[in-house]
Amino acid sequence: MLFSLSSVSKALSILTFGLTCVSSLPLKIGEYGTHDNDGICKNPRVRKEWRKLSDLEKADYLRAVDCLHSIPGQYADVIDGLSVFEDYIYVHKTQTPYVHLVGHFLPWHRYFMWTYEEDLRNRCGYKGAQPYWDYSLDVPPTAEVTSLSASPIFSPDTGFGGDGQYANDSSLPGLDLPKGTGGGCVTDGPFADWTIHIGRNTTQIRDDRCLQRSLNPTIANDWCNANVEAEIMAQKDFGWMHHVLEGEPSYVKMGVHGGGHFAVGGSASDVFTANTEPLFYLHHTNLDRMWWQWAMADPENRVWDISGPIAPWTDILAPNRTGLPTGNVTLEFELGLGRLADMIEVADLMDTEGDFLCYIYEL
Ligand SMILES: [Cu+2]
Repeated sequence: MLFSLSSVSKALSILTFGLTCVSSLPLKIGEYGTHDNDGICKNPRVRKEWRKLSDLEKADYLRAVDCLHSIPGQYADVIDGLSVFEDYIYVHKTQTPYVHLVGHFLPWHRYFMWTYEEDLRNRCGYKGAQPYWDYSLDVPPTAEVTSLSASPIFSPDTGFGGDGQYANDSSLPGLDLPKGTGGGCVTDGPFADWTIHIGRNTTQIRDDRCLQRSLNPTIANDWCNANVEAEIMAQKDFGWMHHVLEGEPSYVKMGVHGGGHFAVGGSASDVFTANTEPLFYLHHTNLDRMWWQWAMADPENRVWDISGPIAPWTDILAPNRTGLPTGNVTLEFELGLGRLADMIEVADLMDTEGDFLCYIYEL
């Protein structure tokens, strides 16, 4: 397995910090979710559903996200004004045609979440683990009535703020989706005053704009409910589990991946720059939680199961592409995050308590 020099030195510095701590003290930031001398993942971070966090933990998370958007980014030489938060948008945007509708969709996004979680902790002093959003708790049959906008995740005080102002939503792709309830700028909560500098879609120009949302209870009811998740869990191999989870580019088959994006709408509905929406990370961590939960149901057969094409199986995201690689994803296949992190192998991302990652989920 590839283990880069920088991650080794990072691990060493974390280790040094860990050794200076007295073991009876509560865990310090550097110890939590790291590896011991023998490379064993000890004290894995425990990723929790958003509503399981205390108000203080929620506030700390939201503060750290805002902090990432206040630090000048590594791609500010490409697009003027980009923050670290926007580095992630840049990397997601440029890699979109190569990391969706492919076998490594889940591993790549797992690496993306992990790196983001590391940045929240190491650059902005966040003390917790990356939370997830289980939207099935907000829609029938789990919730009594459609309560998407009433979800604590959209609280202006202890959440991500509410819906966007009502507007003609020009952001919807050609999927013939039902109209959401907003469409314009988010006006409350911690991100209402944000300026995003990176343009939508594939454009490489600066385009200052706000965070937009258009909550969509219809899509949430259809694609974010507990039965949709149950169908994912019922699949027997990685290939089908992933395919059902990621879905297809059509409303009748969008899957929970598309469902989570289009239920929030606005910024989250542009696949290239969907992570303009900070909830992207809670949505994708929920998808990662589903993969983890599916694997944990039969670890021996599932933790190392990987399959699917290297090149997208449909041309929708990159109609003019040529010369893309053929073949299927294996454990040796390498993934990168541009300037954000080193290349690593898919094998390093399969076990969340392995040589590289160190986290579990609270269900
Ligand atoms: Cu993505």
